[in-house]
Amino acid sequence: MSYGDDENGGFAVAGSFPKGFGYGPDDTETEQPADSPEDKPRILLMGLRRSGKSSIQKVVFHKVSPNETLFLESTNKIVKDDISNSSFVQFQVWDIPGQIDFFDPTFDSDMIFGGCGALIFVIDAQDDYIEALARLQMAVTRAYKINPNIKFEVFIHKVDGLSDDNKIETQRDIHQRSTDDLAEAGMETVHLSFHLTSIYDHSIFEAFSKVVQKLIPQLPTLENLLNILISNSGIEKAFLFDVMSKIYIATDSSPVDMQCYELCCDMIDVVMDMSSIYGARDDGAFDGNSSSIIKLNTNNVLYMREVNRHLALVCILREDSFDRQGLIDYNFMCFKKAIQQVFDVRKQVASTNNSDGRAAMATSHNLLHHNGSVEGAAS
Ligand SMILES: Nc1nc2c(ncn2[C@@H]2O[C@H](COP(=O)(O)OP(=O)(O)OP(=O)(O)O)[C@@H](O)[C@H]2O)c(=O)[nH]1
Ligand SMILES: [Mg+2]
Repeated sequence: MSYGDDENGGFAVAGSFPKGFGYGPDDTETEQPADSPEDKPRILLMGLRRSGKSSIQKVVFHKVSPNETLFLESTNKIVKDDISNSSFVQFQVWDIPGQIDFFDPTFDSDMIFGGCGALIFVIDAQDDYIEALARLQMAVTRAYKINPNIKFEVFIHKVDGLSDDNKIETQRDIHQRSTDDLAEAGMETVHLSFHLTSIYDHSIFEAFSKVVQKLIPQLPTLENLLNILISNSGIEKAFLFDVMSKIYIATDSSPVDMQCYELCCDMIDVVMDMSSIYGARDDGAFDGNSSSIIKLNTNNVLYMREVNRHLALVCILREDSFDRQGLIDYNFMCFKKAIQQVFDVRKQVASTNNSDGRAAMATSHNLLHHNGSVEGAAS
């Protein structure tokens, strides 16, 4: 496969970058001047009381184990969690308490929905969800009027207590009822996405990954780069992980197998735990030299390499493909450089205030040219 063909020639680099959307510093250890927290795009967690919002936030972003959430107290005010120090993608997660009243004058909906990138509505699937659906309808209507660009995500949550058949039936029923409600209110154009989630397995990380990916304008480029990397290196599946949260910000375009994702998450846990205990540095377990190889008894190999301070590439490949590790490493170097270029464009755009994406396109041409040399090495 050649890099010059149409499939890869169409490097789609987003032409516009949402204001205030940023990424963490890469290799450089210096902190960049941070945008004020209010400017950062936010993800709202909404839903009835005890639906599991605070648990989700704690498990995904604060490494709290699921059992520790059992006795969480009810949240009584909006909790704003700025996770940009630990994560590559800079955003805030706002946990909106279940009992909040949208019509209360102290609830500043313009401010809350105005800068919101995604609204996650959590429904407790183990409970009766009729009231939750009414509330969802209210939240969506109100938020959409203020900001039609919000992505609406419904987490059908706590599905660990449901049988497989029951999960499918619940999702179908919730989907049907909520879209009917929207159609009745004349809002057919609003799109809701549904995810089956639980904090007791990896489904919550997977769902959060998909939500965050929708907020990354460079996603098509990242996917393309991953496709190029895997097809030339004999890799079966590759994820670009935000190491701290175990959210994957991109993967190649082959379908995601849950088991494979879980394996990669477990690998990150093992590597991070080992290096935080035995690593040379005190300030963090992950640095430019971080890499790990795990051979499984299934004749597969898990291979992890750091891409920048927050990101790691984790891939799964057959043991015989790993015989050519030199080639994989060379291709990885090119991949890493290309990733840096993709995110440098964002900085250039921000500094020249050139939002028409010309700079981005210029770099994408460099990228193609640059990758041409990878092809030479691969063949
Ligand atoms: N079985 C199961 N229980 C869960 C899950 N997620 C959360 N819970 C439990 O649900 C209960 C309520 O969780 P919270 O996170 O406090 O709910 P909340 O939505 O923040 O509630 P408010 O703060 O009152 O709005 C806790 O006991 C959690 O342990 C899940 O995926 N499965
Ligand atoms: Mg709470």
